Amino acid sequence: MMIPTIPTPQELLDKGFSRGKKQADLIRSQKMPKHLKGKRIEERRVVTSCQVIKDKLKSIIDAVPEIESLHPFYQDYIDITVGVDDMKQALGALNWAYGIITQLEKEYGAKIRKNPSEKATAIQKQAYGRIASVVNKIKKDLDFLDFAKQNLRNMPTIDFDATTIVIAGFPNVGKSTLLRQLSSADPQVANYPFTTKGIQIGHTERHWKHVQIIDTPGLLDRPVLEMNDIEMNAIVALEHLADAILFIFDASETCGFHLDNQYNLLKQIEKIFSEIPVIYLFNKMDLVEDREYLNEYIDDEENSIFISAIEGEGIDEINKKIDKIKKIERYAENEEEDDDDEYY
Ligand SMILES: Nc1nc2c(ncn2[C@@H]2O[C@H](COP(=O)(O)OP(=O)(O)OP(=O)(O)O)[C@@H](O)[C@H]2O)c(=O)[nH]1
Ligand SMILES: [Mg+2]
Repeated sequence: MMIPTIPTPQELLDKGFSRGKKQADLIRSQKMPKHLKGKRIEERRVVTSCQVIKDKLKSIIDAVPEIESLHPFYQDYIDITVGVDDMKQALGALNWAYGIITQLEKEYGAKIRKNPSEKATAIQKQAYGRIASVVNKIKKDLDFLDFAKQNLRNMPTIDFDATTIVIAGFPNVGKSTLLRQLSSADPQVANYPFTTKGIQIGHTERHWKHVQIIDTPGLLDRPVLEMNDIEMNAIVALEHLADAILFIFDASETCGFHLDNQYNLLKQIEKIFSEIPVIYLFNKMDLVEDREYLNEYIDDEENSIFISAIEGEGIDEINKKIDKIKKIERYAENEEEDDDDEYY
């Protein structure tokens, strides 16, 4: 999300007042009857200051998209990262300031015009005092928007029309190795709440269909019971995206986690993503001599694949499964698009 640079109240006032002064000076250099000049100078000063401040506020308000109009994934993302209510409150405050400054501009412009020129400077000072007080009142809102800007800077770019696969499995089981095998060269690295390394999004084309594969280090690789509510929300946000889960077992257990624990994690993830199909991958088979003992961890033979991510073994089979994944149509917008298809 592109939030523009957010000024401090002082920066906003400085910008407005200095432009006001410049415009006022232009009038000062013009020839004009004395009884008018003082008024004209101060009127221009106040009106210009107000307009400059309003323009900046408006550019911020307009640049931030309506949160309700965003895809639910982004709504969740923003909520977890900075808080949707706080965001709305801050934008509301900027709108409020915009409205008040519009009033002050009219009120003090008229007041300066109605009064004799000798009073103009005093009225202008009054106007500046009130403008400053309004701008200072939105300090915490400007601060918040600056914080939001920093935190939403590197949001993941999601193609909501693509088929989306989310990778899960304990640390070190081979998630990144597999992502590299399944997708083209450089995965996009984006921020994601509660992941120190950010998420990785790999892309691939399968029969002209865009598939994106998401690896979430630090999120879907540890027991759900250890998570707090906000971390859970970060996972639930992925539910808006996933058309399938690739759950990776390290069949060799060289990752340091016993298969029993890996299986437990799988069960927890299946509970959270209850509507989403899972493909079960038994990785590092190059290290495994006896496959027999894996049987007790296989619930769905049809959707289980033995692979060696490092040797590229089993990748074709995964891709065949990927080709069969049906995109889950979740939102009204998508349904409308479906209706359009019928007219072809
Ligand atoms: N022998 C063997 N080693 C593998 C295989 N796949 C991955 N590895 C190794 O396992 C280690 C972990 O692989 P990664 O792909 O980094 O695993 P990860 O799940 O992304 O790990 P984290 O991001 O730390 O959670 C690396 O040393 C890989 O080389 C495999 O099929 N066979
Ligand atoms: Mg990794």
